[in-house]
Amino acid sequence: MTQLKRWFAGLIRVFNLVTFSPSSGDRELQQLPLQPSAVQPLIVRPDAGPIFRPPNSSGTFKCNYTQEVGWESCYSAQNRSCWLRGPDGKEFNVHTNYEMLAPKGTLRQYELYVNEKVLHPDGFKMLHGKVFNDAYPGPWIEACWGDEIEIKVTNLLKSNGTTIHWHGIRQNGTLDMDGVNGVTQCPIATDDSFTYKFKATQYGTSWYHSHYSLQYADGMLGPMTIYGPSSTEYDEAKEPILMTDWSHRSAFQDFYLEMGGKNGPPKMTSALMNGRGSYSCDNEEIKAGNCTAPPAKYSTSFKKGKRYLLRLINTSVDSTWIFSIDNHVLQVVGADFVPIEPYTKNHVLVGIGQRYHVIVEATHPLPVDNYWIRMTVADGCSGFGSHANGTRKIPDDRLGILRYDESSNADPNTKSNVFGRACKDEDYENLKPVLKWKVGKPSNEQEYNTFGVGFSDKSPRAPWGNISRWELGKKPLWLDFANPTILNIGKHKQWDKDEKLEDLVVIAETNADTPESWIYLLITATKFPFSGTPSRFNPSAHPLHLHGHDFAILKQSSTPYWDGLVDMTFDNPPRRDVALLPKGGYLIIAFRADNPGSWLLHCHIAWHASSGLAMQIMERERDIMKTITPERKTETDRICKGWNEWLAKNKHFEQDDSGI
Ligand SMILES: *[C@@H]1O[C@H](CO)[C@@H](O)[C@H](O)[C@H]1NC(C)=O
Ligand SMILES: *[C@@H]1O[C@H](CO)[C@@H](O)[C@H](O)[C@H]1NC(C)=O
Ligand SMILES: *[C@@H]1O[C@H](CO)[C@@H](O)[C@H](O)[C@H]1NC(C)=O
Ligand SMILES: *[C@@H]1O[C@H](CO)[C@@H](O)[C@H](O)[C@H]1NC(C)=O
Ligand SMILES: *[C@@H]1O[C@H](CO)[C@@H](O)[C@H](O)[C@H]1NC(C)=O
Ligand SMILES: *[C@@H]1O[C@H](CO)[C@@H](O)[C@H](O)[C@H]1NC(C)=O
Ligand SMILES: *[C@@H]1O[C@H](CO)[C@@H](O)[C@H](O)[C@H]1NC(C)=O
Ligand SMILES: *[C@@H]1O[C@H](CO)[C@@H](O)[C@H](O)[C@H]1NC(C)=O
Ligand SMILES: *[C@@H]1O[C@H](CO)[C@@H](O)[C@H](O)[C@H]1NC(C)=O
Ligand SMILES: [Cu+2]
Repeated sequence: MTQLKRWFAGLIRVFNLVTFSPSSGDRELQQLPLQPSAVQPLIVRPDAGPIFRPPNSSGTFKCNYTQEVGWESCYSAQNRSCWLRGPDGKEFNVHTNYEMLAPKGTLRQYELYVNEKVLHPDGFKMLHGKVFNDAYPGPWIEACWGDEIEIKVTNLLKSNGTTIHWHGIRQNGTLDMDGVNGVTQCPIATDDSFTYKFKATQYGTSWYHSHYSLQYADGMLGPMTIYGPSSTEYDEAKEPILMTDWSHRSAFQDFYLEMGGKNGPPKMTSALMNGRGSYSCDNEEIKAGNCTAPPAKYSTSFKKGKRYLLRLINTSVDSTWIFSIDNHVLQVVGADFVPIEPYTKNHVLVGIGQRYHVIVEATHPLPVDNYWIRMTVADGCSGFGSHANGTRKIPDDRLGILRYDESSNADPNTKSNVFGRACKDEDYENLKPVLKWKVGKPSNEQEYNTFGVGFSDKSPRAPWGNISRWELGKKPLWLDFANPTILNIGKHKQWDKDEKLEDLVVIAETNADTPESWIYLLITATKFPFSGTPSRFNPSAHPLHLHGHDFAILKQSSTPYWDGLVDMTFDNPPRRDVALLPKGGYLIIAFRADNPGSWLLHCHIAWHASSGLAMQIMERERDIMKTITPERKTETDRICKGWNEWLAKNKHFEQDDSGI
C-alpha cells in the first residue's frame, strides 16, 4: 500500500502556480496548503466550499473553484451526482452537458521528463525501458473538472523524439495539444521541451502515453484522473488500476518480428497490474543474470460494509483483459470519460485504451480475509507466446490481492468467479450514458466514409519493402514527422485525391458549420460494396480509438456488413472514445462536427497502429487555424525547427513505422 502510494504521489514533480512563492525553495513539490476541512475523510456538507479535496486524491490535492464566485461544492458521500452549486441554485452536476459547459477551475502546472531506465516490473531485467520522471508507470496526474492544465514535457531520450497524448481528452479547440507527431506537431527533439496546455472539459479516469512510434509499450504511460461527479454513490475511491501486457524486449525490437512475419507477431511475456507482475524465470535466464525477485503483488484493502470506487485502465499493447475480484460484484458506473447508468456484473472486459469506473461493495462474502484480484486474458485477444506443445503461455491471472485484514500478508485461496472469456466489448445495451445524446441525421455520405480494415502491400516503404501492412481506408498510414498535417492546413485542395497525400488524410468533412451536424463512419472488417476496399481482409478484433471526440456507437456487429439496411440506435447509444471492431464484423460510429481539427482514428493494438492501421479525419479544415493563437503557432514552428536540427545531426535516423 505505502509503496504504491509513493509511486503515485511522490514521484510527480508538481507545483501549483497559484500557491507558488519564489522564496519557498523547492518549487517541485509545492502543494496547496491544507485547509481545516481537508482533514475530513469525506467531503460532506456543510464543510463544502469552493476549495475541497476530492475523495482519495493524493497528498493534499484539492479542487479550487474560487473563480466561480459564490459557488460551493455540493458533492458528498450521500450524493455524488452534484458537483458545484451556485448562488442562484444553478448546478454543475452529472447531467451537465460537459461538451458545452465546464466550471472555471484553477491552473495546474506539472512537469514530466522522459528518460531511459532499466526496468524489472515482473522480476526480469528489461534494458530498454522508457519512462516518465524515472517511474513506471508514470506519475498520477490529477486535476478537477474545468481546470486549465499545463504540462511541460522534456525529452531526455538520446535516440528518439517524443510527443505525449492525453488519451480521451477532447482538446476542444486545441488540436495542437493532442500530442500526435506527424499530425498535430513535430516530435520534441532530444533536450527540448514543449508545454501542453488544455482545459479539462470532461471528468473521469484516463491515461497519458507517448504517441511516438512504439514508445508507450516500453513504459511511457501513466494514469490521469479528472475529478468530477459520478452517477452512483460510493464511500471511498481507490487509486487507478493499470492493467497491461509486458514484453522483455523493447517494442522497437519486437516490431521487427511482426513486420518480418516469420514467427508471427511479437509475443508478450507478462501481465502487470499497476506495474507489478511475476514471471518465473527458467534456469538459463537465471544463469544469464536476468532475474531479480519479483515485486510484491499489488494489494488494496476494504472495510466491510463500505462501497469503493475502482478506476480500471487498460494500457495494453496487445491484450484485452477481464477484470474480476473473487466473490465480489462490480457495479459499472462509467465507461471512458462518460458516466453511465449503473449495471452489475461479476467481471468487466476492458479493451486496450478503455477505462471503466466500477463500484465494489465490501461484503466480505466468505469467512476469509483475502481475495484474488484477477486479470484474465480474453479468448483470442492476446499476444502471449506458446509452449512447445502449442498451448499458450498465458500469465497467471492472480495479479492483485484484496485484503479485509491489512496486517495479513497471506495469499488468498479463493476461486475465480464464473464468466465467459469471449473477446468483445461490454454488452451494447448495458452502456447507457447519463447525459443523453440523440444522434441526428448524417451530414456526410456513406460511400465516402466507409473504411475497410485489412492488409495492404500497395505502398512499399523502407525498410519494409513490399511487406503487408495493416491499413484502415485507402492505404497504411505513414506519417512524416518533420511535416505534420498541422503545418499543411489549407494548403492542399484535395487531400484525399492527391497521390502523395492519400495515405495521410481521409476527409470526413461536413459542409455544414453547425455543431449539430453529424459525421457517420462505417468501419468494416469484411467486404463492402464501396470503393477503397483493402487488398485483403483479415478477420481479427481491433480496439479503435478516435481523438478529438467521444463517439456514439450506432451499431457494433460481429456479423459481416453487406448492405445499407442496418438498424442503428440513435436514441442515447453507448458513447466513448475506444470501441472494439468485432472480428469479422463492423462498427458504425457518429460524432458531432463541433471540434475543428485533424483527428487520428487508429487501432490501439500498438503493432497494428505502427504497421499503419490508422487514418486522419480532417474536420472543418477552414476553421482549424482560427482555433490556434499566434503564440501557439510559434511554438509549433519552434518544435519543428528543433526536430529538423536534430535530424540533421542524427543522420542514421530512419523512420521504420507509421510514426504512431
Ligand atoms: C481514502 O481515504 C480514506 C479516508 O480518508 C482513507 O482511509 C483511505 O486509506 C484512502 N485510500 C487510499 C487508497 O488512499
Ligand atoms: C442528488 O443531487 C442531485 C443534483 O443536485 C439531485 O437532483 C438529486 O435529487 C439528489 N439526490 C438525492 C438522493 O439527494
Ligand atoms: C468547446 O468549444 C466550443 C467552441 O469554441 C465552445 O462553444 C464550447 O463551450 C466548448 N466546450 C467547453 C466545455 O468548454
Ligand atoms: C485558488 O485559485 C485561485 C485562482 O485560480 C487562486 O488565486 C487561489 O490562490 C487558489 N487558492 C488556493 C488555496 O490554492
Ligand atoms: C527509438 O529508439 C530506439 C532505441 O531505444 C531505437 O531502436 C529506434 O530505432 C528509435 N526509433 C525512432 C523512430 O526514433
Ligand atoms: C538476458 O538479457 C539479455 C539482455 O536483454 C538478452 O540479450 C539475453 O538474451 C537474455 N538471456 C536470457 C537467457 O534470457
Ligand atoms: C486491454 O485491451 C486489449 C485489447 O483490446 C485486450 O486484449 C485486453 O484484454 C485488455 N485488458 C484488460 C485488462 O481489459
Ligand atoms: C504444455 O506444456 C506446458 C509447459 O510445459 C504445460 O504447463 C501444459 O500443461 C502443457 N499443456 C498440455 C495440454 O499438455
Ligand atoms: C512491390 O510490388 C510491386 C507490385 O507487386 C512491384 O511493382 C514492385 O517492384 C515491388 N517493389 C519491391 C521493392 O519489391
Ligand atoms: Cu488492430
